[in-house]
Amino acid sequence: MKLRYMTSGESHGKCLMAIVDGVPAGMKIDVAGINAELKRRQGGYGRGGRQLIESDTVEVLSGLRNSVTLGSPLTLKVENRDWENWTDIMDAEHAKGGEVVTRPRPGHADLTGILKYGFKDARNVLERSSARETAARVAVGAVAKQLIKAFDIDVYSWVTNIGGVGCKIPDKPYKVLFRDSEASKLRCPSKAATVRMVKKIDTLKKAGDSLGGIFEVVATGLPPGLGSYTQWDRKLDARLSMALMSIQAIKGVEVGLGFDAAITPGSKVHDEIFFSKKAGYNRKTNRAGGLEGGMTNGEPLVLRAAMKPIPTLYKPLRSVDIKSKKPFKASIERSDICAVPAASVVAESVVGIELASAFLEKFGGDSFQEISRNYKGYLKQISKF
Ligand code: EPS
Repeated sequence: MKLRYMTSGESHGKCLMAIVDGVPAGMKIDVAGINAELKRRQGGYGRGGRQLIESDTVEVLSGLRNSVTLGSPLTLKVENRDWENWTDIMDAEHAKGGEVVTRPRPGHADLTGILKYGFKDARNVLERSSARETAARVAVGAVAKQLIKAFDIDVYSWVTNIGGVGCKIPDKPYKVLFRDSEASKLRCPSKAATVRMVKKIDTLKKAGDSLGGIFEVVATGLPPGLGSYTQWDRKLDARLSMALMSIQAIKGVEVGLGFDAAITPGSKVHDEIFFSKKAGYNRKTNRAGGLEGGMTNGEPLVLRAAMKPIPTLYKPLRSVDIKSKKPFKASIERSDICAVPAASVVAESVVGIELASAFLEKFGGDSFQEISRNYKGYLKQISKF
């Protein structure tokens, strides 16, 4: 059984929705925990005015009874508070229109979206291409993370670079790095780097510019054998990369050593294999980032993703008005200067979804109890190998 989901909703529409299929029956869901994740996505220094309007919370419309899953599809709804200010423009039946967006922003979906769907108003494109959609995915991801957490699998993330200002990751256990990141307004595990990053954002904000960055996602407690080498679309590294690349503005993904593996000799890339009675098979290094042959190998999963700067610039780039075809500065939509910390929370969510899905494929059953039994049986089996 796969975990499947779809989202719907416009950025300034009534709400965002997600339907999640494949969640086993008999699993306890902590709705307050989903809301805590939604709140984390809203944070981060450099966000725009929208997050002051929204206070994202989930309403579970189906699939849950007395906080326990029924095995039927979950329907999750996150309301847009800003909708009240947009009814005239966005109402499904009686929208009066509002200002037509005719100056596409370079780097956004605006121009190609207009051409592809035959629109005269870029609002019809930007409403759905907006990263607001990720609120729905974080709600789904929170459910997925609760599912794998019940099997001691944790998903963490932290920001390692903002617009060229890097952070050397301190040599600390992942749990501590995560705690330190949560205390940073940029979700960066180093206090000194956070200060430098904040300065960089301030400088770019003053200049009417925007900036991107890099974050790392780590998952611990994974058993060996999630994903498979037997077919291209079952390889977990491929699936995780797709999940990360599907987040708005993500331009690159690395696994473990990533691109550095290509310029390093094999003897310094591959993780040698050891065995002890107590620890079983083990490695002293994890350059593979926990994935070999498209499968988890039992080591922590280590992924990185690069986010491009947000396309809305307060000092806009040159564009063309699609009505007059005359050169103009691109339109300015209210936006963020930097949303890398938010993207890292979204990344935890989509990685959590993919891991939960791979977990269910391997150990799947209709109920939580059945999956637990399958999982325990597998762990026992591999401990005897
Ligand atoms: C976002 C909501 C949006 C943007 C941002 C992310 O709200 P609004 O457009 O009303 O300001 O702040 O979206 C974009 C960066 C984008 O390009 O559309 C959110 O909730 O994450």
